[in-house]
Amino acid sequence: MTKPLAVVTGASSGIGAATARRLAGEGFEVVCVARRQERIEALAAEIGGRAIVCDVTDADAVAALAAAIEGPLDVLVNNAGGAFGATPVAEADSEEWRRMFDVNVIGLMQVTRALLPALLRSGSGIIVNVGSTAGRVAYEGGGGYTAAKHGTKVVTETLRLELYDQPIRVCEVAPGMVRTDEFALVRFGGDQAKADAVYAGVPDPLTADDVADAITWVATRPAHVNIDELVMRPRAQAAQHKVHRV
Ligand code: 8X3
Repeated sequence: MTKPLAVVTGASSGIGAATARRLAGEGFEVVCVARRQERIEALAAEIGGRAIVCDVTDADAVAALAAAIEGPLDVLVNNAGGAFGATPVAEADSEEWRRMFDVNVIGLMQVTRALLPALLRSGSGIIVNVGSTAGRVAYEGGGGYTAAKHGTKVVTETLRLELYDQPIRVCEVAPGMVRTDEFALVRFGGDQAKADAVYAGVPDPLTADDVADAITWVATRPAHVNIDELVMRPRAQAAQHKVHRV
């Protein structure tokens, strides 16, 4: 029997890689998409999936990705994203802001637009966008990222409205503090001490696998059940600014 097909972007590490593993465990053939070829090839070999190198912000690369997805597509997880910098608006770096909009909003739109026909062909497709609690609130130094992740949320809502009469679900999983190898390190330009400070003393931040578990749950509900949004935080994070540290 042919396996259902899933595409996961940003699959080279963190939440994306964990989601690819979880979906494979649930019986999906998973197409692992990211820029870093070696990483996604190793992951695809591990889980019996496929690797397709693609920068979601590059329209030509996204067109090539869509051309490589032949059959109907059951699940699209738009996970590629990220934060670059944490400066106040008064000191914002325009290039960092552009990059954040590019990957968290435009990239998500480009992949969705390109793969929508394949998702509709399956007759019961689902899009799971990986948002953030940064798409629910504002915080100091977060301006560019929170604006971009609010964008992820609103694009998700728009798409659900526009596709209301189509056989497709549109969902968002929005995690708070998740400790992954790269998120904070990338945000702080490779400064390990600053990245570690984000999680300092927090008993148990979420892990990539916690979020992958939620994404997989959302993606495996019956075809008539749309989980509009699933917001999750570690127990130690009661709200964005209210974090228990020991
Ligand atoms: C990550 C959550 O709190 O760093 O998407 O903005 S936060």
